[in-house]
This record gives sequence, structure tokens and C-alpha cells, in this order.
Amino acid sequence: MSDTKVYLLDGGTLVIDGYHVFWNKGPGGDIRFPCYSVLVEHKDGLYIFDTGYDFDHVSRVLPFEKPIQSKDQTIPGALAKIGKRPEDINYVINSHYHFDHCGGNKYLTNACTVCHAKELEACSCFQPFERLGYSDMSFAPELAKKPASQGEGASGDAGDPPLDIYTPKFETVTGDQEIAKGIWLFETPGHTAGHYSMMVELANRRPMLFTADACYSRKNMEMMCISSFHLDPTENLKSMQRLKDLAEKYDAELFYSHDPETFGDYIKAPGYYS
Ligand code: 5PN
Ligand code: ZN
Ligand code: ZN
Repeated sequence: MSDTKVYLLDGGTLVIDGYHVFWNKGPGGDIRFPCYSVLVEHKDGLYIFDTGYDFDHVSRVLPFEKPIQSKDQTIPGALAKIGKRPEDINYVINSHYHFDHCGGNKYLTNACTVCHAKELEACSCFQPFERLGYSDMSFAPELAKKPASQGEGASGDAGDPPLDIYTPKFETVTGDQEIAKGIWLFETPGHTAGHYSMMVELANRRPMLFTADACYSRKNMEMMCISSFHLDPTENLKSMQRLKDLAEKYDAELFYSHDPETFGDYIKAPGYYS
């Protein structure tokens, strides 16, 4: 744990309406918010928590989210800025498989892919209202190729680029787990079926608790207001309370997934937390 470093990799921005960020509260109007990935340099290897969105995918499937992403904000570009290559990553942990959290998985060709068992199950038989969230299946080419007879899910987009070269290894997890010394996954379901938040313990500062989409922003937490994108609102709200309780219990600092206000204060790569 003592020499663990945490890098925040800026992944660009998207736009959604205020009523999506603050469910049934708003106010309405465009909100442009950041997406980012968390690279953990640990004695056991390089771990990345979430991989942002793919610019071409969003431009094609969700153009109304007005993606802005420079080359430096892609996974290969962001890693290059800190002297690392996509092939160097040993583990990809996905909080969940919404398109804005798994779009860069496909570059990480040597990594073992870790997620909650329920999330891997859910993304190929999702509810109809979750279709856009699970629209980028490039992280699992084998699932994306499956016929729609599997139920609701796994509809590879006809416009998606070919993926035959990429065959990720999946390792599924359930329950709260310390997956490496000082790297904790906490179950925070509701936004999706198998959602995880991550806490990283560091030598020189408070633990960092990454909420992922269980809580988009500090304002969501202050208002105890979930986003409109969710599988189960009651579970999502419980998970938000759980994050508050965990932060208190471990004296952890909360880092939100899509916070236009606090993201400016975070140290971004090539800077790091240690
Ligand atoms: C940013 C964003 N946009 C749309 C959706 C959706 O349909 O489910 C999740 C989600 C998002 O995080
Ligand atoms: Zn999400
Ligand atoms: Zn998200």
C-alpha cells in the first residue's frame, strides 16, 4: 500500500439534461459534465477503474450528448501522458457497463476484466429502458455477437467497428472485496444491477472513495437525489447512503463520477495521489 499511486485520467465531457442528473428535481437545461478513469499503480500491478466513453460510439448512438474529447482524453492518449501503454494494464475493473464507463476497455488487450457477476449478467439481458446505457458492447465482443434471441439485450450496433481481435478474460466478483491490498470494492447497486464503488488506501492521505454512478456529484449527495438513469431507485438511494456511511467509517474522501464542480479541484494525470 505504501507506494500505491492513483492517477485520474480525464476522459472528456458529455451533456445531459438537469432532470437526468437530478431525478424529478432538475432544474432542466444542459449540464456538461466530466468523465474520467482511475489508474492505480500498485505493487501487484496496474489497475484501471472504468475506461470512459468512446467518442465515435457516442457520436453515432448518442450524438445529443455532444461529446468533447481530445486525443489526450482517450485511454491510449491519457496513458501516454504518464509514460504507459494500453498493453501495460493488468486489470480493468468496471464499476458497471454503461457506455461512459467501458468505452476504452477494448484498448487494454492484456488485462483481466473484473466486474460484479450481476453486472455481466445484466448487460446482456437488460430492461428496455436501459438500452442506451448498455449500448456500447465493445468490451465483450463475444456477447455483442450473440443474436437478440437471448432476450432484451446484447444488441451489437451495426455501425460498431469489428472487434474480432479482442478477447477479454472476465473475472466476476460478488460481495464487498479487497481485491488487492488497500483496493476495496463495495457493492452499491441500484443505478445498475451489479454496480461497484472503489476505495483506495494510500500512505500519505485519506482513502479515496470513488462513488462511480451510485452518485454523480456532490450536489446529488447533498440533495440525496439520484440520477434518472437507474434500475432500482430505492436501491440506488440506499447505496448513496451507504457511500456516506463508508466515507465516515473509513474517513475517506468521496470522489464523484460526473461532477462539473468538484472535478476542477481534483489532481489530474500526470499529477497523482499517493
Ligand atoms: C451519460 C449517460 N447518458 C445516458 C445514459 C443512459 O441511458 O443510461 C446511463 C446513461 C449515462 O450515464
Ligand atoms: Zn451509469
Ligand atoms: Zn456514468
